[in-house]
Amino acid sequence: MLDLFDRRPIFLKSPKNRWRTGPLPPCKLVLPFIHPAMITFCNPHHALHQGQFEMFRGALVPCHEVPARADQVLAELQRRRLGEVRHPQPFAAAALESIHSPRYLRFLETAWSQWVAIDPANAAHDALPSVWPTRGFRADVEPDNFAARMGLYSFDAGSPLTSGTWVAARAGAECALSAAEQVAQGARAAFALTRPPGHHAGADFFGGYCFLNNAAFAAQHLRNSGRERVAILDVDYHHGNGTQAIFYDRPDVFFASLHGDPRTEYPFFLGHADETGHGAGQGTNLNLPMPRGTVYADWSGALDVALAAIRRFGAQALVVSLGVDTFVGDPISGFALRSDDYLRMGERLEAVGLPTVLVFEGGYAVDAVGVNAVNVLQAFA
Ligand code: FKS
Ligand code: ZN
Repeated sequence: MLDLFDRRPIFLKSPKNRWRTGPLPPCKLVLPFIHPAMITFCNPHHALHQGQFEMFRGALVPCHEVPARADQVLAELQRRRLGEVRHPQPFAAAALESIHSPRYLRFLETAWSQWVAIDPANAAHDALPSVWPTRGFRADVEPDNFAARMGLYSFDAGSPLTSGTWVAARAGAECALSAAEQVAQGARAAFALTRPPGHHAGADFFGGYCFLNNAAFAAQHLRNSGRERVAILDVDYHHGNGTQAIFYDRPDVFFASLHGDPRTEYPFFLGHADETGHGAGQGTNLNLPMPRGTVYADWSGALDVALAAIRRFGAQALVVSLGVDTFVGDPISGFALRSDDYLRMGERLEAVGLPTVLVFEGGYAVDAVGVNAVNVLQAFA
């Protein structure tokens, strides 16, 4: 497809028979294939997942994780003409099963129809869990009761499961896989523009607005495509507990996360600095928790630490869990990054020099989420 606004430099033969760069002329030319600097895979079905309410301080409040977030990022990408935007390609079920358990996937795929089968009136509102197996309970027996299974496969009451959750989340996984495939084929960088987000979802649980772990799919796909060591850098405000758990005992996937201190910040029960990996994965997990109010000058010091560790690990590819809820104006988070800081962040990530898959995660200041996310991407384009 010829994009008239594509600003990739191309090489034209000048009359003096020297190669020079020039703008893309509006005619059909046979051009040598040049990898685009930044290609985006956007989720065509993301808006099918549209939760109504999340539980907050004893009340149901409107969801923060709304379709407009992704729409804003797409609009800003197109406004700045930052590379090509495509829909993802389909992938076999095996790609999903490389990260999530079969019984969890079966549950997610069939949950909505089971919810409505309990009572057709349920179709009017989302399903939220309300009971969980905590310490001492059994997780190996899958209950027949639907509410019990919602609890078995989740960890909070902030992540409504809706009629379109499965289709949206699966298409999101395909965005992450397509972006990883693009990078595996030699692209410098690719962006998975999708929601619901993924980094809180574990092998067999949802929570924190996340159902399928998109960053984990990307990292695993890069591994399957021959990159022996892959690093995941999670810059979302919230600790990526799902991603950490999935790779915690893996020596081949390094996980580094910059986030609000879990002593005060969601997801509370994981993300401390002393979590360094387990077994063969000992030393391949790095958590850098920071206090509320952290500004870019301090945040970027932690980024230095994470990037140095990724370099020492010898990563051959990078996956970035790109949440921009570190923004000062974010309604549910506590850091104080400014929109310009995301330009500097993008420059730093680009300077790592690794083939990079960026995966969209959080960011709830809807009016700023497009500018902030695309500021990061611009450095790669
Ligand atoms: C605020 C309560 C906080 C959950 C916060 C979830 C954060 C999700 C995220 C993701 F990237 F996954 F989207 N509730 N009223 O930003 O980490
Ligand atoms: Zn977040």
